[in-house]
Amino acid sequence: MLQWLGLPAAASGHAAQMDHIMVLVHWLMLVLFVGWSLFFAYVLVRYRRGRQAVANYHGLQGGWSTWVEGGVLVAEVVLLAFFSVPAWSARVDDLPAERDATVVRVVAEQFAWNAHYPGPDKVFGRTAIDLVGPDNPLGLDRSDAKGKDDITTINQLNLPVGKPVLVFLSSKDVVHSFGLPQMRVKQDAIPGIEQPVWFTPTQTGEWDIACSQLCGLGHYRMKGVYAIQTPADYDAWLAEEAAYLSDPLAP
Ligand SMILES: [Cu+2]
Repeated sequence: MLQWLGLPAAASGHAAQMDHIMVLVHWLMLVLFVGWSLFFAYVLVRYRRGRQAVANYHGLQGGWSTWVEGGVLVAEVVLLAFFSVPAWSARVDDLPAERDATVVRVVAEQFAWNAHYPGPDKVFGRTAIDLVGPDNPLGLDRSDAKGKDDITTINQLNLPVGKPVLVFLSSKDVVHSFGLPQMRVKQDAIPGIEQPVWFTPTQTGEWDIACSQLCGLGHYRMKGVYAIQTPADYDAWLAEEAAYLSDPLAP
């Protein structure tokens, strides 16, 4: 079943678990689809005009449909209670400790993704709404000691492989959705809420960040790139960004 679904590369620690649930749901849907289709065809033939010109006013006799409905209900409850809820609980309750994770803020806006890295001191600098401007989309206060070394990017998210990533996700304007298909991550970005999202990349690669909520006229072009890099490449990228920060005119 998995290969028929045409899913994108599974490149995070929990991707296989998500795919397993998706396979189970598709099996249930397939059984229901075939069952309903057969029943529909049967009804068309059995109650055709030539055979039954007058409607049957009593409807279905016997209890088998109740048993079938009960079976579907049991299957759905099993899917929810034993697969979906535990998987979801791991995503929202078992957050990695910040010291063990790559921590980054992602702030969505119409129609771009802003990324904010804390820099070598591992502390995010102060941000303020009145500092937001065309050249400072995050409103980062560079005069704040903690903000001097912070790295910011637009539509570009670099992350190291093999270590949990903890994203603090928010939005400046409307509801967006942070979609990283290969990480099996999709989380709404909601103004006024800083929502933690975590995953562990297991493969290097470069893919699209897709906004997965219709967020305005430019929604179609709200696309970023995320790169999962080896730790060495990631450190080199951070060093490059830090060098640019201290001397923007360097070649
Ligand atoms: Cu959007």
